[in-house]
Order: sequence, then structure tokens, then C-alpha cells
Amino acid sequence: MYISKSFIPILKNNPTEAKIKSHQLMLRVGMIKQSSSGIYSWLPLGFKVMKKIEQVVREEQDRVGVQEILMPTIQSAEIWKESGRYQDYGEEMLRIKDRQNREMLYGPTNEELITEIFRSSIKSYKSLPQLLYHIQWKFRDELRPRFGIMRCREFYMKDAYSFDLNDDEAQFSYNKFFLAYLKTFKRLGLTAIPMAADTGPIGGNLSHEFIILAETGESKIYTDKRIFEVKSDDIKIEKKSLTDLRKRYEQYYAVTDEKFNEIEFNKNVLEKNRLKTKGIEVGHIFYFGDKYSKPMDASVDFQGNKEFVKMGSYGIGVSRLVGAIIEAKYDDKKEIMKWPISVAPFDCAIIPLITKNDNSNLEKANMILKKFNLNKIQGIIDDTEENISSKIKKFNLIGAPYQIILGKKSEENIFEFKEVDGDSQNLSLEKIIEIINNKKRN
Ligand code: P5A
Repeated sequence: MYISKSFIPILKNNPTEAKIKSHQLMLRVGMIKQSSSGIYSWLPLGFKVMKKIEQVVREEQDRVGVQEILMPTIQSAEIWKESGRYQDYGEEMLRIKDRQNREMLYGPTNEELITEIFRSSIKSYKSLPQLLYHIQWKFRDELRPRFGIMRCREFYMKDAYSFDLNDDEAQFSYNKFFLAYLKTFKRLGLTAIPMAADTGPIGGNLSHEFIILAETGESKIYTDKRIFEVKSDDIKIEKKSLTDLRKRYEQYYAVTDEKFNEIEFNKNVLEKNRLKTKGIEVGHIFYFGDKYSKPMDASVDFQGNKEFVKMGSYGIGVSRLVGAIIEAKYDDKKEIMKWPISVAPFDCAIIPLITKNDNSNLEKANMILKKFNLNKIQGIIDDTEENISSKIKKFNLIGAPYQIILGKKSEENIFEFKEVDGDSQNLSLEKIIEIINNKKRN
């Protein structure tokens, strides 16, 4: 891919309307474009990153046995009236009427719709558990959309739903998501901490928000620092092992604003371990028993009895994660972004010095790109005639984790290679390919 042919509209300076660094960078390198308040178009660079995040999220859902479906964005008001949330949801819900004057809405979440799908097909406890997810746009008419795609009105969410026979089994399902979330965020290069949280309009009395630390985050958090040391690599998808995982986290005080209690905090956490800071909520899981199954009559037959299924729901802010990763990885003083390779828009930028009289470096760049393609490495060539330093600055913002620089003295088979935030070394193309592919495998 050539930069001259790509749709990456880069701005010289930071846009003044953006207050936090992720919003600034996303506008600056043309990842998104605002369409109206809190509603964005995703341009190639932003879309590529979001799709890669989506794929990581998907793989980790599949790994714990959740089945993918796709529900529509537009829902009928009828099912929301059944659950009682049509009134409760208030002005955040975008309500629409179709030409038959039927009440519809743009889904802010899907507990009702999935319950309706479940109850129409599943009748026996033998079909449980059922774990289903989809990745779909949501709309919430937020009072104050802020910070670009961090708190917007239309956003992309992975939402999953679990159906079990009893509390014990439902906890097992909950814990599977707990583990899947830790793995997902880790693969995205983030340390996300599960914190006891309020359940808000979703309901229930058990819930964890997954938070990554960031000064610009909108969630206030209060925690014992030692929670950052908890390990989960040895955990298996088995009841006992997963219960143990929850215990490892829950032994430490870690709560969001609404659950905070100063006296408890001081009692439970030694002064040296206390951390009061801010974070970004990238995921949120809930257990709410029969809150929806009872009013909507979603039940199974168990030994001749009618049992309302016990449900949970599990969200990840896929579009918000794009911003969250930038908040965690962008050095705005040096103006260097480094995407984790798992979601980088390109693996390596190829930056040749090209002049009117000499395009031998462009030929070299083409040869490198060909080899990259054969090795499934995604490269992009800067084929413009700008000077090398402004080209490097541009790619520092785009954030491909690696760069190859073909300058004045570039040799035939040895190339200047660097991590976007590191020092140069001269290496053969074979070695460069090996380094990038090793990184991609880990
Ligand atoms: C869980 C899945 C739910 O909606 N129902 C289905 C439950 N949870 S939640 O916490 O309200 O949202 C899940 C995640 O979506 C992201 N998110 C947002 N992202 C961008 N803009 C918004 N306005 C927005 N609202 C929620 C968050 O990452 C949240 O954890």
C-alpha cells in the first residue's frame, strides 16, 4: 500500500476541539470523522484498528464457548414493555416510529431481544447453559457526548448473554467471561482490573467493571495496589479454577465511585497500598438472575417444574477500546504512538528517501513490500517526495510499531530498522521479517 493512494488525511497540528490525547490523535491522523454530535464515521486507519480489536474480542469469546449471532440495531418497543424497561430507560433511548406507527427503538443494549430469542426456542434444561454474543452498533442518547469515541452516542459493543438453570451454574458462566475479559485486554496490550461496580439500568446485584488506569478516564476508582500483581495465566476453564480466579481478585479492595466507602477503604487497605485514581471502563459484566426471564417468561422444564433461567450480560466497548489503547500507548509529548502489534493498522512503515532524480529507494521499498506480503506482514510505503524527518514524524503518529528507513546511504541488503519508539539497527530483511513475525506470534 502506498501512502499517496491511501485515505489517511493527516493534519499538521492538533485539532483544538479535542481535549484528550486519544481524541486529538484520532482526528489528527484521520481515524474518524465526526458526522454529528457523538456520531462518527470510521475512516480506513481507525476502521482497520477497530476491526482488529473486534477480532481479538471474538477469538476470546469463542475460546470460552460463546456462540456468535447477530441481532438487529432496531428493536420493537413491545419486548421492552414486557420487561418494564421501556419507561425506565428514559431519554437515553432513541425512540422511533415506523410508517405503521409502530413503536421501535435503536437498541442501547439487548437483554430483552436475546431473552425473546431464547424463550422462543429453548425449553429444556438439557440445552443449558446457553452463551451467546454479538458485536453490533448501539445507540445511547448521552446527555453529554465527550472525548470523541470514548463517550459517544453511536458506538460498537460486544455484548454477550448467559442462560443457566441455577445460581451456581450462572456463576460459572459469569466467571468464564471474567477470565475471557482478562485475556482479551491482555492481548490488546492493556492491564484491565476488575472492580466491583454499580449495575445501573442493566440491573442485578453482582457486577464488575474492567478498568484501565488513565488520568483522562471518567471513572473514579479506589483500590489496593496489589491487585495489579494478580496472575491469571494458570487458570483453566473449570469451575474450581475460575472460582479461585475471582477470589484472587476479590481479596483486594477495588471499587468504582458508586461503591466507594471511605471507612471500609481505610479499614481494608494499608495506607501504603491505597490508590485513588481514574480509569477508563472498557468492559462491564453483570449477573441479574431472573430480572428479565421472570417478567418475560423465559423458563425451562426441570424435573417437572418450571424454572426461570438465570441470566447475565457481558459488555466490551469495542469502539471505546480504540481510544483506550491510545490513552495507554500514545506519548503525546514526543508525538509517538505505538500500537500493540495485535491491532496495529500496519506492522511496519517503509520510509524511503525519494527525489526527482532518484527513485532507487522506492524500488527497494517495493521489493521489501513484496517480501512482506509473502510473509503476511502488513507494510505501507511512503512514496511521497517529502524529506525523511517529516515522513518519520508522520509515521510516528500513525503508530505502526516498526519502521524501515531507506536514506541517502541505504545499502543493497542491509536496512535501517527501528521500533517506532526505539533506536535504529542495521539488519538484513530476513532478520527484520523474523523479528516482526516473532512479535506477531507472541
Ligand atoms: C452488558 C452487555 C451493558 O450494556 N448489556 C449488554 C450490558 N453494559 S454497559 O456497561 O452499559 O456497556 C458495556 C460497555 O460498552 C461501552 N460503552 C460505551 N462506549 C462508548 N460510548 C458510550 N456512550 C458507551 N457506553 C458504554 C463501555 O466500554 C462499557 O463497559
